[in-house]
Amino acid sequence: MSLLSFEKKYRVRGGTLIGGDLFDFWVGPFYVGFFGVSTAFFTILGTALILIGASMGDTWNVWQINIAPPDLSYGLGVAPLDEGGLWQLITICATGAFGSWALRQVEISRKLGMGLHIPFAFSFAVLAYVTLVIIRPVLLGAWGHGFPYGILSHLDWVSNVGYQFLHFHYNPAHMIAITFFFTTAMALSMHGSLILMASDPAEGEKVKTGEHENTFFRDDIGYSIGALGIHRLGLFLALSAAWWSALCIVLSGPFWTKGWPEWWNWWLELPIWN
Ligand code: UQ2
Repeated sequence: MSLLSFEKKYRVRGGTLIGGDLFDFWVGPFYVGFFGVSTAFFTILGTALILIGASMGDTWNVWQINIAPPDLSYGLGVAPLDEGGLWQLITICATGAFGSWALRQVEISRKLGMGLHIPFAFSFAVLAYVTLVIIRPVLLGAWGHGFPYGILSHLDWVSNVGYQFLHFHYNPAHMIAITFFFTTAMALSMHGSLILMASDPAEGEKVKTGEHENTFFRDDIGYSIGALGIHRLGLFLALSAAWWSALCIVLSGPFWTKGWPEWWNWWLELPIWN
């Protein structure tokens, strides 16, 4: 069966959350659905607003374009378009587009009778973004605590917020997040190289089996986590990276206002040093 006719077999009706059959169709390879329409709406509007924001700035240099959130003095109020209002609308569009995309993934998963693992995983990435531009600013009482939309400007924001806490690398949740990111990279490089080894052998060689995969790691470290296990581990590592990232920044400010190095004073304050 060719790939296209095989896919056609899975173009089943139903599974929609909203709209019944109304948006239950495909455009070329893409499933639409109510949330396809809402994703397109928020994406097109948000991109247009970014272009308007860029045109109001003083540069078209892609690295330097910047759309800033409102001044802290606006608190959690609505700001004029040219003073952070655009940032507020773009944030609504981005959150609407990301949420719509996750719900479109839910509809596709339901259609195919699959688990909801993919939208669940994607939601962690959305949560990390929402934590930065909505949850933390709301907890701190001003939209001005969100990060600016710009390639260099958002890097400057990260640097500045880091220095507000003297040395962000002493943030224990940040340490855990970094450890999960590095471990995710290591696990995926192990898995990717192992699968390529087995499925893409040298010219004239036979494709290797799952037994080769298990045996390599049993010979190497005395343990193989298994073909299903590596994917469970990978999902756990990646979700943990996003989770601890969101946690480390939402702690900074709303729940910890001193420098992060000082957090470690609990060690010196243990009642065991007499
Ligand atoms: C494995 C296995 C796979 C894999 C990988 C391993 C056959 C195809 C990469 C090896 C992974 C192990 C031993 C876990 C390492 C632990 C951490 C925390 C990174 O055994 O089964 O399936 O892809």
